[in-house]
Amino acid sequence: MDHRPLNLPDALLAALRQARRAVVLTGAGISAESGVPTFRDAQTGLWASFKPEELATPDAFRRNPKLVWEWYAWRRQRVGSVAPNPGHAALVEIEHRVPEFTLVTQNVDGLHKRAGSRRVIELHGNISRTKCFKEDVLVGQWNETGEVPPRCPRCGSWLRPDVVWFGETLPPEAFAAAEQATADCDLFLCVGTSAVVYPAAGLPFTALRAGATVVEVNPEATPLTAHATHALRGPSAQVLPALVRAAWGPIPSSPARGTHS
Ligand code: BJW
Repeated sequence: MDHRPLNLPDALLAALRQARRAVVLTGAGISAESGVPTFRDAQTGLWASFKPEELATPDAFRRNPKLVWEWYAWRRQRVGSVAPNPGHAALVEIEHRVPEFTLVTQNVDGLHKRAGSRRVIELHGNISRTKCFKEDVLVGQWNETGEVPPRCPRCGSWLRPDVVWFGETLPPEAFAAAEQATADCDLFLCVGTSAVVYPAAGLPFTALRAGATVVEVNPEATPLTAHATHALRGPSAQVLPALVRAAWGPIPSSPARGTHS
């Protein structure tokens, strides 16, 4: 295994250039350099005394719906005020270079699509959408009465963000598509995730069993590190562009790729 991000091994560059079916799994770390705090970072300001694991569950919402709604409202505002970073842009570039490409993200911030990635599977939902807590249907509009959280206009239940909380199942078609792409891939990049939350954390191991080259990009070690074919220690906004440049040459500027951040 190689831990030197700026001294990229020839075998890694060859695996990138020869890849025919690539899968990338991303987590909160890829958005860190856009200014979105990672999930297990110390929470800031108002939220410093709350553990994410105690906010991102249906029970937490039942216990204190106002607190959970306001946490998501704060995060939604944060996500709306930031832009994709060079790590997101490098993944757009890889999508243009590899014949079959699937980006599987655990992130709910929508930054991959804003960067211009096309084939994106969102495993844990998207913070920009809202659904009914009781009926589990998407809700686009509701009356702002001042009540927090607001109520579903159909059934009067609370509204909640359309994200996947602990103990909830992932969208079945999304996870099936991610698993299928992973089982068929020859290159798997695991970027900016602590690799502890299942079932997403199982995907790199599926890729290893399929014989794929598995590359981890993360400043810290994770439970995957010892198993990865290559572990590149560093922030993804630096490592991913360096990887693309070393494998394929300079990255065209965003307008050439039609990105819209
Ligand atoms: C950088 C960086 C930079 C920093 N550049 N990198 C099997 C075994 C054990 C447990 C389970 C299992 N199967 C299921 C479970 C239970 C549970 C689970 O996994 N628990 C574990 C914690 C043990 N899983 C579930 O409940 C899942 N559901 C499920 O399996 O359904 C079936 C079922 C139902 C009922 C009972 C049993 C089974 C659902 C999981 C949903 C996760 N939801 C969340 C919240 C989403 C909404 C929201 O955003 O609020 O998803 S939790 C949170 O964790 C969020 C993330 O997507 C997810 C992963 O976190 P991520 O992205 O890895 O972030 P961090 O912060 O952990 O890590 C950031 C990383 O970035 C770090 O490594 C840094 O070093 C790195 N980094 N700067 C690159 N610049």
